[in-house]
Amino acid sequence: MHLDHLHDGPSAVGADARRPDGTRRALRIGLGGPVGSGKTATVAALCRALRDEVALGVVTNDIYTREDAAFLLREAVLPPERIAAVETGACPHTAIRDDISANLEAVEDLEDDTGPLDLVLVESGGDNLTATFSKGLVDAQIFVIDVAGGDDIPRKGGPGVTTADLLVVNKTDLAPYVGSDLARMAADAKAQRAQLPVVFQSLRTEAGVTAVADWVRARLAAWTA
Ligand SMILES: Nc1nc2c(ncn2[C@@H]2O[C@H](COP(=O)(O)OP(=O)(O)OP(=O)(O)O)[C@@H](O)[C@H]2O)c(=O)[nH]1
Ligand SMILES: [Mg+2]
Repeated sequence: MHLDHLHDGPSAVGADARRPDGTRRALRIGLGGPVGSGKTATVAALCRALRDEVALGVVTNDIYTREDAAFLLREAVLPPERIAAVETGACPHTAIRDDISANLEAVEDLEDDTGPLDLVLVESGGDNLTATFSKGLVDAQIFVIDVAGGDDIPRKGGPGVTTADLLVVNKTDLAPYVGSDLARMAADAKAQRAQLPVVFQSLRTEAGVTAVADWVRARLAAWTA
């Protein structure tokens, strides 16, 4: 059991950044956000973009199923042993923020079973705007919203929108069909987040996940520096 996360503080990040043998463990990046915003699609695209450069694994969270892991396995974005699923059985945020033991175990087992990894992506189950990851579980977090969820979401704020290390506004290809004003979303996001970065992306375009992959590369470079 890992109960020390109950007392999260700045020191929680990286406090266990080394394995017992002294080597640096994988950088852990969480992806959270509302149901259906494109978290799994972003994870799949990141795996395709990064898998030839870094050793990476994925942990998915679902409430009652292992659907997201099954999707990633079907799409063969990584070898099967690099994909693990946690069935939370409860609101997703409880397993990524309140009692992270099942997720920590999944992340640690992944590295134990497959050998040292550079990067582990942890996808939360789809939740609401208040869901964020414990700093005892991940080193950085990406919050994924989409334009079809309403262009007032950045203005509404909440910890995901305001504090995530990266805010991704996904499905920009759908903006004309749902009447979402991207300029307004960008202005609201900037007002909520000050200097924190925001990426607008469509996974239906050629650029796809490029900007997010570059952000992950930069985090990895800082982690290993
Ligand atoms: N048009 C469009 N559809 C997208 C885009 N990204 C994802 N989708 C679609 O949106 C749907 C939901 O995507 P997922 O990646 O499963 O979303 P999720 O956030 O993982 O969903 P949950 O895990 O259930 O919360 C799927 O049908 C995707 O193919 C995008 O950029 N544009
Ligand atoms: Mg998903």
